Amino acid sequence: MDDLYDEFGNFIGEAESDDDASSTGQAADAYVLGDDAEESEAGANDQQLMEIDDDGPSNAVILHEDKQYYPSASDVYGPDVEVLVQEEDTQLLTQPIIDPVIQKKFTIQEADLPPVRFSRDFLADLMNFPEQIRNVAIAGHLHHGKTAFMDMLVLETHDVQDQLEKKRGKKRDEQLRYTDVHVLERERGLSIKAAPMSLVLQSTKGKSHLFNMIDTPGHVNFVDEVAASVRLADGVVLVVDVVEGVQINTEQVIKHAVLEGLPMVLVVNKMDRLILELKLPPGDAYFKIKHVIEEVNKVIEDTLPGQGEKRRLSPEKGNVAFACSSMRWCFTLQSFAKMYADSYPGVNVEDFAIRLWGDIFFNPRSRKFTRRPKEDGAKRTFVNFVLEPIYKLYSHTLSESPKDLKATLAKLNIHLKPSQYKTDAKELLRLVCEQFFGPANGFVDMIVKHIPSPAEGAKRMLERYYTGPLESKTAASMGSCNQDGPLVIHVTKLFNSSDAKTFNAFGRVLSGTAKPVQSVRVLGEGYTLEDEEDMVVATVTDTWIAESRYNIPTDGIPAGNWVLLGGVDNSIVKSATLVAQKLPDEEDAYIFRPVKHLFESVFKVAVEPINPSELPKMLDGLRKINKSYPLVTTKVEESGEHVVLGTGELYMDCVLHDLRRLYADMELKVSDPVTRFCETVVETSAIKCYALTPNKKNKLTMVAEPLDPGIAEDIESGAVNIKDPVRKVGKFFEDNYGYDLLASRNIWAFGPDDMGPNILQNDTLPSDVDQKLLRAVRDTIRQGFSWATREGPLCEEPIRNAKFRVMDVNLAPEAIFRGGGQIIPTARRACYSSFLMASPRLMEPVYSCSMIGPADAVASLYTVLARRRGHVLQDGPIAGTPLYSVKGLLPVIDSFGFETDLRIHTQGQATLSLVFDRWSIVPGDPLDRDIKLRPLEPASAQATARDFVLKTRRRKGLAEDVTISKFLEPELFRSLKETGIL
Ligand SMILES: Nc1nc2c(ncn2[C@@H]2O[C@H](COP(=O)(O)OP(=O)(O)OP(=O)(O)O)[C@@H](O)[C@H]2O)c(=O)[nH]1
Ligand SMILES: [Mg+2]
Repeated sequence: MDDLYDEFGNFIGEAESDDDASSTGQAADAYVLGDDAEESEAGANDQQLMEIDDDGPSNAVILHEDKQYYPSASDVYGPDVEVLVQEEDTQLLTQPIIDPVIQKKFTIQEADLPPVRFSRDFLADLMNFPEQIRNVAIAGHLHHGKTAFMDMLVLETHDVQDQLEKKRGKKRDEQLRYTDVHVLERERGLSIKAAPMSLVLQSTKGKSHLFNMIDTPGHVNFVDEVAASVRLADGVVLVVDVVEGVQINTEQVIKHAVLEGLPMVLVVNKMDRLILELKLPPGDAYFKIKHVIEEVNKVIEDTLPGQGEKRRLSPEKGNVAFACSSMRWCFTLQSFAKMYADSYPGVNVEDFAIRLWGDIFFNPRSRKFTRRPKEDGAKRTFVNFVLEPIYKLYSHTLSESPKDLKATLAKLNIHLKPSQYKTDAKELLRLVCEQFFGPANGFVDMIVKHIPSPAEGAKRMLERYYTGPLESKTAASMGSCNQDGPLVIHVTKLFNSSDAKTFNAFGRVLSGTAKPVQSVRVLGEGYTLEDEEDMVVATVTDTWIAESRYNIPTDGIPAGNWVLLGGVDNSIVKSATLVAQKLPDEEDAYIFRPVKHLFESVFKVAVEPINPSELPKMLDGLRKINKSYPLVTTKVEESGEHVVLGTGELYMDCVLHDLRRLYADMELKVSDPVTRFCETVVETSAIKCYALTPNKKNKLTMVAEPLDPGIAEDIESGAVNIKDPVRKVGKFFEDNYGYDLLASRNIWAFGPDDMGPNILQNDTLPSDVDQKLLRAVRDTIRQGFSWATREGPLCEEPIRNAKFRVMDVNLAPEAIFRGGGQIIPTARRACYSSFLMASPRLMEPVYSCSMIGPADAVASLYTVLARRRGHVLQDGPIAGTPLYSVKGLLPVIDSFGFETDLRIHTQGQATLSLVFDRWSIVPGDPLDRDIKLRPLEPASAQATARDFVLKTRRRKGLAEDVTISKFLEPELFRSLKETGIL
């Protein structure tokens, strides 16, 4: 037994050979392979006689470092496999090796197509009949009930209420908000994005119509959504809260519709507030309604004087409806008259309807209509036949016991289930109203009658927005909604998918049929026949009917309808025109003009990723933001800052939310908001400024002067279109301003068009300057001008309302010495120096601010405005209500936080809208070096411009001050210094 252990007591086993000594090593060497193993194998062969196992122990001594305890990778995988060994984890512990699948969901979507009360095939069929289709946009001021109005129509056609209630255990009276699908819309309770739906609705005669409707947001910051939606529509449904009346965004919408030549109908909404909130007697309620309609008509008349009569909205014309969208009823005089006719067959609907509005009185005893009240108790027909019955219906339903109510309702032929009498008052009222008013057929009649069909509407669209010739076959096909014609689609909106990864393009098919898997040309906003760069070929992968919460896939959408397209969004940023690969007769493709906004993006923040490595992610996010918000612009400033420009505080809030959460999913550093500025001049240059090209062979002389305000306005309003040929523009000037626009003294350039109006004018004399030679450098001078006006000399902000006159030009005879490299920077310098010699001023954007609130809020507004360089323009009570309305002006730069400030001051009773109104000159001379600005002290009024310029320069990383000498020719500078001009 002792043999089993060595002298130290270690087990050595029963081996008999001498090799025993290494047996402990042997155990450890079990994995020794490779060369050593071979060696030992060889050794083993030698010792075969001794019959020891092949991998038995060998005598070879293996150094510790040569020992191999585990098989190497090449032993396991063979020599053909390359093995890489990672010594350290590159992936953080916190990061899972396999990412869990995250389902991002930022919009509410139906899982399946919800049940509807019409057949979807029927809807698809209706699309083929343009006369039965109407494309309308619902627009109006904030919270005037547009989404609720859509809800009314959705509930009429969709069976979704029960389904929604079940799913979320929702309270019954909570608003459905079917078209508010974005997370923010639901959180904040206001619409942010336009939302389209196609519904089949019946007229009073029972005829079905296809209504393509788009619900637009009412907040003034989102007018861009309205403009983009309205572009695709043939008419606007203006929704106005009868209590608040015409508000600032109502005005904007009316103005927009009138200027774009869009037919409009009015829905006077929230009629219940007259009864339940203001508790107005029916006679007064009539005047309140009338007043609101008059307000609307006044804005129409003010927008285009002389057109008001033609476009007048009035109930007896049938283009005004009355509604309470929360109670889901809506009627017109015609549909109300029909309700009477249904009960009293002797009543002629049309005759009765026109007698239901205006100064027409009903004399109860003689039962006659008269222009003046003849009998005691004679009332206006609208009061007698419309308002009083509604008032009675409301008061009975809300005050009577179920038993009495049942009897009362029976007289009106309204029958409810016993359980329904037990629901709460609001629901009961809704059920009663539902039976009393029935579906919104009157609304359907109104739209069908007063808003043109897509075929008629297409003519307006072509005339106003199409850049191509109207005599072409393609245009003819668009004008007649020919679904067999060449495909043309005008896209103005992009909607993101619910995971926010991709976009679908929303537009109107003007000609042909949009079918999936079809290759099209996508023409961007910059596309022209001369410059085809902004064109890509893409494949339409899907064509859906958009229904906000769900999309109905189709195998084709014919002309006259709206379509949601998959697969084509890649090159589209704002709007686009999609055109078939081949047009008849090889006709050229033209675009529809970009959407025109009444507004400018002046609110600006700079964004930066917290983690610099996430920059590419942010850039991708910015690209998507640009697609999603029509008025957002993003750009990189000289300093390398990425700036985002939007319309206002709420807008920017939503944009940044979407950037952080939806599109980039990252944290961002956001700078304090600032505004854009503009630079302008107020006098004509004191001297003619010249600039020499770097090779000193050419000399340009220019003068800058303020642009005639009338011309500036005409350019801005689009009366003269800067994209038109110079000849056409010239004609406009001659007709309107008696301008001498001979070939020698002509206008060379406007623009650049996204900036303020500026003009470059050739004022050289043919006797002095060889015009032919001059023409050779015209384009390069123009480029220098456009560079200069894009970034002015004060703080690299755009120049606005300035006219640059080229007075004299000396050119090198050899073409080689007057290339772009010589002329462009020189033209820019000539613009700059003449600009600086013409009393330059800074301009800032100004909001018009309008507030509604109780009387005591008015004083607060005065105080808060005065503290922010603003002032009140007018104030007064809103007729028929306890509310006051105040209008004023407020510089955008001082508006940050104003809304919150005012809310705090007025305990949240006041609501405020801020709309970009104008550019105005900042007080003070921005070049005045005598002004001393002290840190942490507000600049005095006269130092404001100087303060802004210096701050902006510092932020942009420019030299501390504007140096005139940098732009002036040295000898000119010297002579000016000597004469004391500088
Ligand atoms: N009293 C009354 N309130 C209504 C009526 N219609 C809507 N409301 C209320 O008005 C508020 C705004 O309604 P919305 O339908 O969201 O209005 P909107 O015009 O879509 O609002 P935005 O899209 O944010 O501009 C909600 O609180 C509704 O409950 C109505 O007919 N009568
Ligand atoms: Mg809404």
